[in-house]
Amino acid sequence: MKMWAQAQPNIALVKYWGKRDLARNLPAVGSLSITLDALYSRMSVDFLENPGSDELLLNGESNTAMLPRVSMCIDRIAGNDRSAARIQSEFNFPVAAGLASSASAFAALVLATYEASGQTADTLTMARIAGSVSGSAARSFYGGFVELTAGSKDIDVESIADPEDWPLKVVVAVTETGPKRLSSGEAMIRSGKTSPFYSSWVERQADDLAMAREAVEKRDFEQLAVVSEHNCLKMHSVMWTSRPPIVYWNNATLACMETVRDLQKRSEPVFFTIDAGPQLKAVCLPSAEETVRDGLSQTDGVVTTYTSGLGYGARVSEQL
Ligand code: 2P0
Repeated sequence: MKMWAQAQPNIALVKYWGKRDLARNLPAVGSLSITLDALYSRMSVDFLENPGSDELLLNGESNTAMLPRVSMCIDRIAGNDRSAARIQSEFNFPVAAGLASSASAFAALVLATYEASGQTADTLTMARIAGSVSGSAARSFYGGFVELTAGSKDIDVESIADPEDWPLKVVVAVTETGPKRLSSGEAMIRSGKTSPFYSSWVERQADDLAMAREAVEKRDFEQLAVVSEHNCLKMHSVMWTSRPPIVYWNNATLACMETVRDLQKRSEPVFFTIDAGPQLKAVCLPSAEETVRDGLSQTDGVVTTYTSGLGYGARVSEQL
């Protein structure tokens, strides 16, 4: 019986962009996200008897690109003098393409490593380790609506509402399936060093977080829509004004924004958000799910769409 850890990607409505402490990978700002249920990463870790190098299989194929971060993450839990590990991973969506694959991957990896090494830890401890490797991964330990607070010594993360408390839907419009040109880690460091808007982005984040948190507490879709779109566009304006500029969008991303605007004009309860990639995520009430999916599927340049509800945090499962 093999143990697998599974985690879902999360989509930030109030974004993490910028690092306060590079060495510890502490975020400069807090963030608020929703955890998805339809997309997943599964990880299993086996420590080998013999010394040697780690091996990573991604959907059955050997992968060296992600291996250094994967090995570093395992070291943080099992120590540097551990035996070599064989890591198997499965994803049911494109990896490194702005669909938060690193969030779900590193949350699942931390949990799988604890399982394999026979250690136990509380969720926040594991989330902090995942966050030290990939900031957004800390949020995938929790389900529903999740808030991450950026402290000066460490992060705090908690779920502020369960998936069934407010069962929003997310339609992801994929406009490119290839890996992104610049990792979000490198991009946010560049933004912090060069964008003239960066300091005001950091200063204003508390206001956006308060407004989003209140919207979740009140189940106020309109308020959540306004603050989420504003925060997303603000993050992208920081990217665009970095030197050299960071532009993750393509023509189809803009066409998808137009589609969402048209739906809003027809009073459909929907808003968009976009991360470090060209995909657009439309968040809507369940009543609008079909209309939103149809609209985005028919938008020029959309390769495929994924629809998801909200899901739970990282967990261990058996797979025979
Ligand atoms: C977010 N992103 O809040 C933001 C919005 C991308 C855009 O968190 O450098 O890959 O590994 O800590 O975890 C991407 O974050 O960054 C991200 P690192 P990570 O979802």
